[in-house]
Amino acid sequence: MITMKDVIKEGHPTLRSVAKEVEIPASKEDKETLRKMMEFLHNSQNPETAEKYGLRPGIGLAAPQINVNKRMIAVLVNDENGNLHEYALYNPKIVSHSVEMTQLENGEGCLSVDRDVPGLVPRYARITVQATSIDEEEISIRLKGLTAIVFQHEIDHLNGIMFYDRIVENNDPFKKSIPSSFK
Ligand code: NB4
Ligand code: NI
Repeated sequence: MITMKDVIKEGHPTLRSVAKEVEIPASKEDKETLRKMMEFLHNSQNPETAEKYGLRPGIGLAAPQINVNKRMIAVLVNDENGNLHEYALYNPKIVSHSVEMTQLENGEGCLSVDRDVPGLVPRYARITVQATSIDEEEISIRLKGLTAIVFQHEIDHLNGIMFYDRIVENNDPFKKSIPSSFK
């Protein structure tokens, strides 16, 4: 299973490189890596397993964070309306996005960053993502709010971009933002 010692930290060159496309059909090894990434998210959100293995809670994970430089992401998040979004994807791509931006009101954190970085991270409010699912179906999904933010954070990792690269200082203080019970 994946634990925090498998998660590489800022300064590691993989986090700054552009990940490679996964060839479909995926190899058994790639599929197993993606399955383990999703298992990590479940374990990290389960108070017992998180405590037992010392896992920081995560709602998303990108393969480069475990030093696998391939375009794979896992997302496990309950949105603002309490709906669960669980996705394990190869080669996710934002094919369109809103003009409207949003942000998490308390900023973002990252499992590859062991420090608090204050500041707001502008994200598209709505995106459409095309990808290949772990079951190798071509999918197109429309996402908004927190789920859209998680996808943008993870797809950024595939392109060597860290959340703090996008922090803006003077943001519109009246801008609608997404409450985060957590950072
Ligand atoms: C990815 C997220 C950072 C901002 C907002 C939040 C958490 C991460 C990083 C957008 C994407 C991981 C991947 C949380 C969390 C709220 C919901 C449900 C019960 C605990 C969970 C905690 F854990 N970020 N962590 N950071 N990353 N909310 N929640 N809660 O997931 O670095 O690239 O279980
Ligand atoms: Ni991250």
